[in-house]
Amino acid sequence: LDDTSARSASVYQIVTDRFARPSSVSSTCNTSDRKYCGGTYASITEKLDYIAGMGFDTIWISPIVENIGGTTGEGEAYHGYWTLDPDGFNSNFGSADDLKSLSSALHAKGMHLMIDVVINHVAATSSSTFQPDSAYGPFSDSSDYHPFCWISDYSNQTNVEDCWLGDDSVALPDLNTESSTVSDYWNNWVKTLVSNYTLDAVRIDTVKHVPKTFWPNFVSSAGVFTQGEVLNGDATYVGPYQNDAKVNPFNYPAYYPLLRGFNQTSGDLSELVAMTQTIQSNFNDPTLLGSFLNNHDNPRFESTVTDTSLIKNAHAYPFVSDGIPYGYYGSEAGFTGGADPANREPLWTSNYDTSSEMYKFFASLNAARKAAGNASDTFYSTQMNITSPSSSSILIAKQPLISILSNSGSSASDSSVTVQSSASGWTANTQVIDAISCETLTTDSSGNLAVTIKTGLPRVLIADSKKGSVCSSS
Ligand code: ABC
Ligand code: CA
Repeated sequence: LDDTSARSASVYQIVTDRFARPSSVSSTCNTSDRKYCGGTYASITEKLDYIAGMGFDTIWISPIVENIGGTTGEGEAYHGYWTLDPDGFNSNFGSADDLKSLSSALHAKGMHLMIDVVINHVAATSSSTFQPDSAYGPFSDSSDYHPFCWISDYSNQTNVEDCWLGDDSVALPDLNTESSTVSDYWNNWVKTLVSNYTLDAVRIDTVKHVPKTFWPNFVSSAGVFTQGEVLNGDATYVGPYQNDAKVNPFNYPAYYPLLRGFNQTSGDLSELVAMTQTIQSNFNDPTLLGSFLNNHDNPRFESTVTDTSLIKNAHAYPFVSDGIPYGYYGSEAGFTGGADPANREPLWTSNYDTSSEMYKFFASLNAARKAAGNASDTFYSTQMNITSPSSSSILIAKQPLISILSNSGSSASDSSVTVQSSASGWTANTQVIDAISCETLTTDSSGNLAVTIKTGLPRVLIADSKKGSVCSSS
């Protein structure tokens, strides 16, 4: 994917070990055990229609390289982030050929593959006994590492870049990414990785722990779209990673206000509106940020919020706003896991139900986004305009898609919001469809539209003439 094609992607995030496994495996998968549960590439391959059925066209899978074996004080390396040898392959999820088959199967369906990569560190069971040796493949010499110190001060960037993540149970020895031996290796490695598995995109772990100067060469060596994790809520901190380091960050700055705005009926939505301005002034291109509500590092939104209308509004945001939407596996199944490791439930217990309300909800959101992109060449690349018509609602104008999200909750009485013609671009007597309820509404003689918010549900509106497949299956 290049930037232009990446903007129209919709990504489904998978924890490889937990998404699907062969039916011959029947052991119980307790998230709290932090053990491998048997998920494989071959089993993902069999479930692509389940993913495509929700309208997602790209999957992001866990890191694929050889990890430390056995168990630690924090369990096994089932998540794939504990690199041992980046030239080795983690065979717990199947073979390299199985991964190539997954890649081909995706491409045959017009879908894309994104793989997670960890550049900042490797892993060891103890910081004090860590001795680089041949088990670490290319990084067998002590000069390949920064000397040991734990990251202790997140406000000190040198400390964040040079010291080690992890703890006494699992240390994450920090690579000396300033060394040309290390950076040359990684640049060549990522190029080979993309080529071996015909990757379309790369997700980059721990971006803020590596100096910005490392990234431009790495990104150009990858040669495909990259989305990177800069885990910080401050847009002025995250912005330079896009503007200077050339990695497109996940939108953590929007994530925290999104959470706080919709996790209770008294949430303050003005914070999200204000943050949108801050983001638009701090990033060269907000339409390339990775937009998400849930992921594998944070408690699922549903772990603290039970109101189905609040849940739907919060999930709608990434799909109707700027940036590339990411859905985290299990959201469609109503999973409610809290902090890591509870948020990494096995999906097989859901029986891959395609008739659930949330499964259909994601399909509706993706259909609306796709219809808008098909109807307008500038939809994906034009920045949205967010306003707040009332204290419990926001209006997101991203023509031709107009959405009203609200945090009034499912027991709220009806309320009305007017969409001005100047915001929507709609003219007099235009028929408009709501992709969520499939209700058809008609603008007045001035092109304005009075929209009733019912039971706190989101409204995702597009002119009937541009609806594409919206509401075609209901
Ligand atoms: C293991 C156990 C966990 C246990 C943990 C201590 O150790 O499983 O139960 O709680 C992988 C595994 C994890 C594993 C870790 C460590 O390795 O997935 O299960 O946790 O062994 C990335 C990945 C993540 C991955 C790694 C390591 C990195 O997405 O899945 O974890 O390869 C930091 C890093 C970030 C990292 C994250 C887990 O830790 O920066 O890259 N994620 C502050 C800091 C952040 C910090 C965050 C969480 O806390 O600034 O740098 O992230 O510790 C906002 C602020 C933010 C602030 C947040 C909390 O609040 O703006 O700055 O973040 O308002
Ligand atoms: Ca580092």
